[in-house]
Amino acid sequence: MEKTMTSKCFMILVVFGALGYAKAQSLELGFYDTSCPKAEKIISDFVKEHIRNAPSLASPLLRMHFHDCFVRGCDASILINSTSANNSTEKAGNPNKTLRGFDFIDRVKAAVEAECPGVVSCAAIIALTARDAVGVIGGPFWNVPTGRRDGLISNTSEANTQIPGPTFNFSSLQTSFANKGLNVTDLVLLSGAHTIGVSHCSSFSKRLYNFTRKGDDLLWTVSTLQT
Ligand code: HEM
Ligand SMILES: *[C@@H]1O[C@H](CO)[C@@H](O)[C@H](O)[C@H]1NC(C)=O
Ligand SMILES: *[C@@H]1O[C@H](CO)[C@@H](O)[C@H](O)[C@H]1NC(C)=O
Ligand SMILES: *[C@@H]1O[C@H](CO)[C@@H](O)[C@H](O)[C@H]1NC(C)=O
Ligand SMILES: *[C@@H]1O[C@H](CO)[C@@H](O)[C@H](O)[C@H]1NC(C)=O
Ligand SMILES: *[C@@H]1O[C@H](CO)[C@@H](O)[C@H](O)[C@H]1NC(C)=O
Ligand SMILES: *[C@@H]1O[C@H](CO)[C@@H](O)[C@H](O)[C@H]1NC(C)=O
Ligand SMILES: *[C@@H]1O[C@H](CO)[C@@H](O)[C@H](O)[C@H]1NC(C)=O
Ligand SMILES: CC(=O)N[C@H]1CO[C@H](CO)[C@@H](O)[C@@H]1O
Repeated sequence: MEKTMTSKCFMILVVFGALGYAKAQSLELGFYDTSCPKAEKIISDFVKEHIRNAPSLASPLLRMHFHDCFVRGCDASILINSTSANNSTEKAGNPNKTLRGFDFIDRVKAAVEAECPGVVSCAAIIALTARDAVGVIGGPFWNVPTGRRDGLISNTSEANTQIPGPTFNFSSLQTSFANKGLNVTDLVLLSGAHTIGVSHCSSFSKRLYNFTRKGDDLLWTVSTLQT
C-alpha cells in the first residue's frame, strides 16, 4: 500500500547543492563549460522532455541522489552493479529496494556521451538530473557544483549501515547526519524532500499511530520547528 507523503519545507532543498560532504573544494559551478559546454543543457532538455510525461520519476531520482551522496559522497557508486555473490554493491543494499530511475540515468548519460564521450561523470549526471527533475514538477532550483569524479568502490554493507532507516528515532537521525558532516538544520530541511514521492505504509505507520510527542519523532520535531 502506498500513501502520498506531505511536508512543508521543500523550498529548502536549495541547500542540497552546497553540502559539505561532497568535498566541495574541488568542485565548481560550470566545471564542464569548456570541456563539454552543452552538457548541462543536454541534461536539462532531456529531463524536461521526459519528466513532463513521467512526473512520478522525479521523486525516485531525488532519492537516488540522496542515497548516492550518503555513501562515499555523491560519486555515482549507487549505479555499480554487483558482479558475484561475493560482490554486493550499494545498489543491492536494503534501502535501495524501492529505488527507481536507473534506466533513466543511463539514458541521460547516453545523451551526454553522444555529444562529449567520456567527459561528464555519472556523479554529475545524477546530481543534475535530480535537480532538473525536481524543477520540472514545480520544485525549486539549486546550483550544482560539478567536477566530482565517479567512485570505484561500492559496498552493500556501507549502504545498509550508513543510510538512515525509517525506524530511526530523532537522535539516531542526528547521529547519522552528523557522521556526514550535516547538522540538525540540514536534517530537518533535507527531510522536506518528502514533500514529493511515495512511501510504503510499513515505513511510517508506527510513527502515525504510536506518536509519542516526547521529542524523539522526526515528524514531531519538524512540526515543532515549523510553528
Ligand atoms: C532523514 C532521513 C531519511 C529517512 C529515514 C528516509 C526514509 C525514506 C523512506 C522510508 C522512504 C520510502 C521508501 C519506500 O517505502 O518506497 C523515503 C522516500 C523518499 N525519500 Fe527519504 N529518507 C530520509 C531522507 C531523505 C533525503 C535527505 C532525501 C532527499 C533530499 C530523501 C528523499 C526521498 C524521496 C524523494 C522519497 C520518495 C521516493 C519515491 O517516490 O519513490 N529522503 N525516504
Ligand atoms: C547494470 O545492469 C543493468 C541491467 O543489466 C544495465 O542496464 C546497466 O547499464 C548496468 N550498469 C552499470 C553501471 O554497469
Ligand atoms: C566467496 O566468499 C566465500 C567466503 O567468504 C569463499 O569461500 C568463496 O571462495 C568466494 N568465492 C569467490 C568466487 O570468490
Ligand atoms: C564489487 O565489484 C565492483 C566492480 O569491480 C567494485 O566497484 C565494487 O567496489 C565491489 N564491491 C564489493 C563490496 O566488493
Ligand atoms: C564493505 O564494508 C564493510 C564495512 O561496512 C567491510 O567490513 C567490508 O570489508 C567491505 N567490503 C569490501 C569488499 O571492501
Ligand atoms: C534512539 O535509538 C537508539 C538506537 O536504537 C537508542 O540507543 C536510543 O536510546 C534511542 N533514543 C531515544 C531518545 O529513544
Ligand atoms: C548548520 O550548519 C549551517 C551551515 O552549514 C548553519 O547555517 C546552521 O546554523 C547550522 N545549524 C545548527 C543547528 O547548528
Ligand atoms: C503501537 O504500540 C502498541 C503497543 O506497544 C503495539 O501493540 C502496536 O502494534 C503498535 N502499532 C503500530 C501500528 O505499530
Ligand atoms: C535496482 C536494484 O539493483 N535493485 C536490487 C536491490 O536489492 C535487491 C535485494 O538486495 C535486489 O533484488 C534488487 O534487484
